[in-house]
Amino acid sequence: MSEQQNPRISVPASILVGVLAVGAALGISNLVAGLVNPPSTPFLAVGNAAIDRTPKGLREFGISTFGANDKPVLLLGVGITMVILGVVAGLISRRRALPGVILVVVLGVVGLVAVNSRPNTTTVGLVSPVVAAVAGVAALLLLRRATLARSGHVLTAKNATATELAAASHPAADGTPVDEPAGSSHGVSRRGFLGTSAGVAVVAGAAGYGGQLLGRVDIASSQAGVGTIAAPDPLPALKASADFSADKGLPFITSNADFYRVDIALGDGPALTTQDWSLRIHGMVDKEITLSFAELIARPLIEKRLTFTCISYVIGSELVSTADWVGVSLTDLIKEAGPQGGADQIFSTSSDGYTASTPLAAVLEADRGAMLAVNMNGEPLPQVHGFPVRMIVPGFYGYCSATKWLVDIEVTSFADKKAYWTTRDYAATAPVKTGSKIVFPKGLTEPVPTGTVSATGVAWSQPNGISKVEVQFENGSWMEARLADDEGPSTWRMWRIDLPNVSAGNHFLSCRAYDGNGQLQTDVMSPVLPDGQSGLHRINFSAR
Ligand SMILES: Nc1nc2c(c(=O)[nH]1)N[C@H]1C(S)=C(S)[C@@H](COP(=O)(O)O)O[C@H]1N2
Ligand SMILES: [Mo]
Repeated sequence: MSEQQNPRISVPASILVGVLAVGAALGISNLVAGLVNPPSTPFLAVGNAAIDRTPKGLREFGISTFGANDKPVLLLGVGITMVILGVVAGLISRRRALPGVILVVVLGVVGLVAVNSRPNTTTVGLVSPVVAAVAGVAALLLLRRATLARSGHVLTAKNATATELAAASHPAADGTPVDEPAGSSHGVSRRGFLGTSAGVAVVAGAAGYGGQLLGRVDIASSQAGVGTIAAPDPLPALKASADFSADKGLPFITSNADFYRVDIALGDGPALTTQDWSLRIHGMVDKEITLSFAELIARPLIEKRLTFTCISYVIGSELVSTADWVGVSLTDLIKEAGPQGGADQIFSTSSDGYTASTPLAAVLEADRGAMLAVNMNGEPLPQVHGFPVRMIVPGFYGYCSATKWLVDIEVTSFADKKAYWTTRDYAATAPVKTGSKIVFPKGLTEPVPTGTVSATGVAWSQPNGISKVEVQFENGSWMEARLADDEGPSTWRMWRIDLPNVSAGNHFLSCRAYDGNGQLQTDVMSPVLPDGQSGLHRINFSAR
């Protein structure tokens, strides 16, 4: 058919049509996902797929640039992409519906592939992207029909596509007009288009919101059910003398709210109740073990004060925190399962498919204190920190030891299985590098008074502890700082030093730590990849 016969929808109307069609698809998909358990929304699945395909380095960029906001930023990015695709869908179907229909269907297929790639996706979960595509196409056709009616376009069997005819309200026989002539119905049809648009927007929004409500799993009551779990041999209260930096803004124990959070999950992470939780220990073992939550916490409970460090810790950054953890010995559990010869790896998996590889030998060390934690600072684990159960193996960066929402442990070998970050160029396993940082002075932004400046900081070297910290003021000689009381070899240690006669002006300060074996931390700067950053923390500050 000729261009003449096929009218074009105006640019603004076509944009509205496309964006609403994509919006309808997303809203409906959310509703269907909410009805399915576990919920698998294509939107989040696409976000997760984006995370899983993030090139090396970009993750570090994301974490260092957006910090705890890296997930909202990513979701915003997916949202903006959807809006752009909606605009494109509208613009390419100004004359004919087919290009837009194809785009919406392709989006549905992308959602399908993304949902299918998520762990724990049930076949019924795949319904949601399919329904989304159908809803998106239906909305596109409906809105196109409404806008064509608005422009007074006369839809006839000759100039309309089959789909348009099917969607048209009046059945048309050979060449009979299916809509009123322009002049007479223009006002009515304009209202019809806006009404249809508003209707689609409301349905999409309500469906999206309804899906959100339906998909919500009530883990708060499950957490309340866990409550505070006390170990028979609880930790002594923190020695006041261990807490040098508290008055300078860094409490020894990091509150659950302030504890750093790093993971590949979106939102608050998997919503897993104790009821739905179980753990399977299997692989190269003499005896497979499966535990319910009740069976897990019926085992002997232990409590430990432990410092966590993230592989993405950039010298001086926030990605190091300390908490009191209650749980059961992972060492005992693995011994009970009985690792077989040839096994050298503990391969742990979370309910959302994250995997971590930890050396079996470290987990079996009697003194290291590998554990499965169920309480953090006297409370059930917060959802973002892995409720109901997470793994902890002191001395290793979190990515290769601290699996949250833990559901599976396979005893295997490094040769046989590679974990999530190992396939993304990080080391298969990485012991924490001895680190130290200056907490006070804070830097150039917060000048300190001249005279004696009491500098404080922390140092860590899990699982060997800290034996000495030294500080260098300007280019002077290294001076030994006073160490706070020791809270254990896998816990950070605070330090303090008085710098006398600090004059007005800008100064610089560095620190360095010695581990429990007297080994000095290296001053050689290395990148985060593949096994963590090394180098000394050095700050500039001003006095006046
Ligand atoms: N399930 C799951 N567990 C995970 C991760 C993850 O992405 N998914 N990230 C790990 C990383 S990189 C770190 S540093 C720690 C951080 O634990 P936190 O968020 O409780 O501080 O969790 C580890 N456990
Ligand atoms: Mo990490």
